[in-house]
Amino acid sequence: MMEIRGAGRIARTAAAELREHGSSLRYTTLEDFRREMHRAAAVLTETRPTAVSLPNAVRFVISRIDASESLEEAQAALVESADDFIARSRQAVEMIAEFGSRAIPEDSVIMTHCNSEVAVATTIKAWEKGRVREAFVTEVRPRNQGYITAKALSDAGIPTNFIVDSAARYFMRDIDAVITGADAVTAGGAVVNKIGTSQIALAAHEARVPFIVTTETYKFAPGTLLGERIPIEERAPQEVVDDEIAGMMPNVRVRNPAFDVTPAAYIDMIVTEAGGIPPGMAYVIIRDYLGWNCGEWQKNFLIDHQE
Ligand code: RI2
Repeated sequence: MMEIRGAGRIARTAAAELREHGSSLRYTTLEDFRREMHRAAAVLTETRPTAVSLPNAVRFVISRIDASESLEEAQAALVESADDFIARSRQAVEMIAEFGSRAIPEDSVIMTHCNSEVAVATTIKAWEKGRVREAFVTEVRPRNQGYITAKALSDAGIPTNFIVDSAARYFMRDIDAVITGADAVTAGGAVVNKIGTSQIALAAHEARVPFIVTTETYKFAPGTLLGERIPIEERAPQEVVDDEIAGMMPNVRVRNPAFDVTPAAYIDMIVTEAGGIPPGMAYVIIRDYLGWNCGEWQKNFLIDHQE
């Protein structure tokens, strides 16, 4: 329903909801508790298919329950792991804002697309350091998240221009850096973010304007190492055209993908809490920060396929 949106908020809310759910019910056995928590985790994970922050947050919490040996231990692990995830997530936003603000060229006019908590925090931090002079914010049809971003930047005192999405290339000549968030990052360093991001990245590439992505490490997608693709959520056509108008165009199918993929080649830097990296280093984040052990997986694969 988009009542909770933004990949980071979605992840923190999932962790908090797992904690509330697990703490609100009475269980008699570890088995029952685990089963119910796995069920709840699956319900949460299915709510939005694209933001990898969601399954990564859920996995972070559930893996500590799975590692517990008694019901009491598992219940305590649930609360601890959820609180731990939320605290790390908040801390990551602060660290990224600090690192990212240093990466923004001095006296910059920046452009951003959609409403990313971490991109907004980075822009405001850079403004406080005197590195940002002005901002351009896109509208972000069809949900208009650009209004939230424009208000946040305006509240921080940043002179802000509000433009329709299709004006991004027109204004690119006035821009010193583009800064966005991410819903997912693949092992190859491609970034999945709000629909329209890749067009802006293309325009920035053409104009030699640096394109900076700000994202917590838990938005990196381990499954892409195994050939999985990030599903792109396609939302209701009514978000784009209301039913009455759609009814006048019986042969028209309204399409509404919520995200697109920006290739690594158009991205200059991905700023994470582990530092600013070139997109080609995404695999290192998956291995070292998400603890995705390819060797372990490979071993299990070989055992399963012995025949
Ligand atoms: P933070 C949002 O998706 C936008 O695509 C935004 O760039 C991204 O999540 C990351 O946001 P949606 O939930 O985690 O609005 O940086 O569809 O807040």
